[in-house]
Amino acid sequence: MNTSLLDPYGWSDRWAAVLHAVSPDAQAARVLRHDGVALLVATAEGERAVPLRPNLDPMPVVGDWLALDTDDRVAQVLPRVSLLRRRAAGRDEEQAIVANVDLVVIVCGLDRPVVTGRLERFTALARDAGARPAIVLSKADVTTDAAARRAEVEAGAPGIEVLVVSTVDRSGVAEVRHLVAGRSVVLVGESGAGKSTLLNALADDDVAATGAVRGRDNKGRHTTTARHLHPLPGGGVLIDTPGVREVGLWVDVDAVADTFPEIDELAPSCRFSDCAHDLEPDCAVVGAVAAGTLAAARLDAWRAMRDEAQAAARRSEAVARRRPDRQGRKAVRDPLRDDRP
Ligand SMILES: Nc1nc2c(ncn2[C@@H]2O[C@H](COP(=O)(O)OP(=O)(O)OP(=O)(O)O)[C@@H](O)[C@H]2O)c(=O)[nH]1
Ligand SMILES: [Mg+2]
Ligand SMILES: [Zn+2]
Repeated sequence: MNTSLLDPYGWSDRWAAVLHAVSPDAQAARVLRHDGVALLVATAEGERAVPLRPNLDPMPVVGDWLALDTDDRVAQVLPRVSLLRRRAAGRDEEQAIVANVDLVVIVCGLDRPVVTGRLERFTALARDAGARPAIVLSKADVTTDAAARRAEVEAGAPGIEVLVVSTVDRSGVAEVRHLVAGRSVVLVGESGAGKSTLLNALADDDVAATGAVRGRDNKGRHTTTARHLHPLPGGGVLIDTPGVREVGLWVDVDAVADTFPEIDELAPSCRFSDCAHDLEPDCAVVGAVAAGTLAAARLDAWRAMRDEAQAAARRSEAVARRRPDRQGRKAVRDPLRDDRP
């Protein structure tokens, strides 16, 4: 197979081995867009639409690699290396957003206040997905205190790379280009944050539509309506997504610990190994707040996220109990890890 048309979409020896293990005769395709009844995919012969079978499990999402049979039907979704997911609004069900991304870039416009809670939720979702989070503060040209606001965000997001960018004066664009080069990346953030504008700057082309924010409150108008994967000229792919107002959490407790590493590091010094850092005696975390080495707001945010993660875990256990037959079908085998003949 000549893969020169597929390589820009992230095709690699690894995916070739996975496909070969699943079905040596199948054709590889990556999902670029999901149109309800059809998928726009990239193949070794170029981009095209393929029909979507309703009984596929799992259902393909943007970023997935597929095995196509000779009739161009989706035979199988290749085992995913990462999956960004959230709780569907109003329902206790997991909603897959994009698959096989290495990096989740959280975009926040400096034309509005940076909401720390939203950053924490997105970083937890990225970690839960098995991807690395990074933060891009966009529209640096509209503010005079970009450096101070970056320092503030960095203090609240230990260990996470924070970049400041303006697509108007192009400052910081080269750094973002360097960050995303060669990777599979998804852009997330509020409507109007500048995700599609950043994509166009990185693609050196107007590949995505952008829309002005409302004058009154800088809120976006939900210009992007579907997730779409675009190859970048310098290598790597970028998935643009519609802005989201509220991020439902579907994270496990480990992802919360990763989001608050400084609290996780203090926990072993608490008197009780299962300390909830509430009213327990000799709690190192509460002690750090009293000593001024940990911000009280960080502990409050940690508690809120821990409560949500625990509630989500209880709900998903209840759902699993109601549908025991789904468990087996949902598990995806990684053919590279399967020892059976
Ligand atoms: N001043 C300034 N404006 C910007 C910058 N980047 C984006 N914008 C403007 O912000 C507005 C929203 O940009 P979009 O790229 O459409 O935002 P989005 O995040 O894709 O929004 P949705 O598709 O609705 O989720 C547009 O009017 C852009 O021109 C920037 O660096 N500086
Ligand atoms: Mg957009
Ligand atoms: Zn404690």
